[in-house]
Amino acid sequence: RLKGRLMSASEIERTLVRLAHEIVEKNDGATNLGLIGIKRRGVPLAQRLGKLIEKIEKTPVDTGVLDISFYRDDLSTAGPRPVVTKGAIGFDVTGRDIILMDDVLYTGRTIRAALDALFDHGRPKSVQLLVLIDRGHRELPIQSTFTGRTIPTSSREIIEVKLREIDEDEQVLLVEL
Ligand code: 3GP
Ligand code: 5GP
Ligand code: MG
Repeated sequence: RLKGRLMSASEIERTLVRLAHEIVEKNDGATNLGLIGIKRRGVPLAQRLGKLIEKIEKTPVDTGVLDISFYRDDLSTAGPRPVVTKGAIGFDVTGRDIILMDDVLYTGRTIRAALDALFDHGRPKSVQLLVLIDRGHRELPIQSTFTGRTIPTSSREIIEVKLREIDEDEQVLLVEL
């Protein structure tokens, strides 16, 4: 059941422009940055922010991908964790200021698993976290460094993030199960 629209396409765009400026402000530019999108909807976010930062700073920005689905600690009880394929991120993370990106931050378990996978690839200088929506309900001590919107939710509500690269639609909706 649709409860409301949280962001329109143009609001998403403006939020990403603001976040791009926050990233270059906090990191004194973009020369050592590496952006990593987490699995599905974190990936187009990282690609879009990479392009926006390149336009602001006029310097190339590395963008990569992390698929951590098998790293979720609630799925890893059945057996040993799979080994991360070397080079799967797309660039060398060692010594870099890494910004992990995901669409929604909820319990924090995905990010914990993403950090685990990230450190299997190398040793970043720093790791920062960007999320489009923080919906609360953290079960781990994890916070975003850069936040699009903070939307307190009940556990029966779902944030539907639609991005044109994946959904052929672009908006953020609040839905109740
Ligand atoms: P996404 O990362 O591409 O957005 O977590 C796997 C997918 O399930 C996510 O894909 C997310 O969109 C979707 N999803 C929607 N609601 C929930 C939820 O409440 N919990 C989790 N874990 N995933 C959800
Ligand atoms: P966490 O691991 O923090 O509990 O959940 C974060 C992951 O689950 C994110 O990758 C996110 O895509 C997904 N997720 C959790 N809740 C929601 C939600 O309400 N909406 C969407 N779109 N994704 C969610
Ligand atoms: Mg996600």
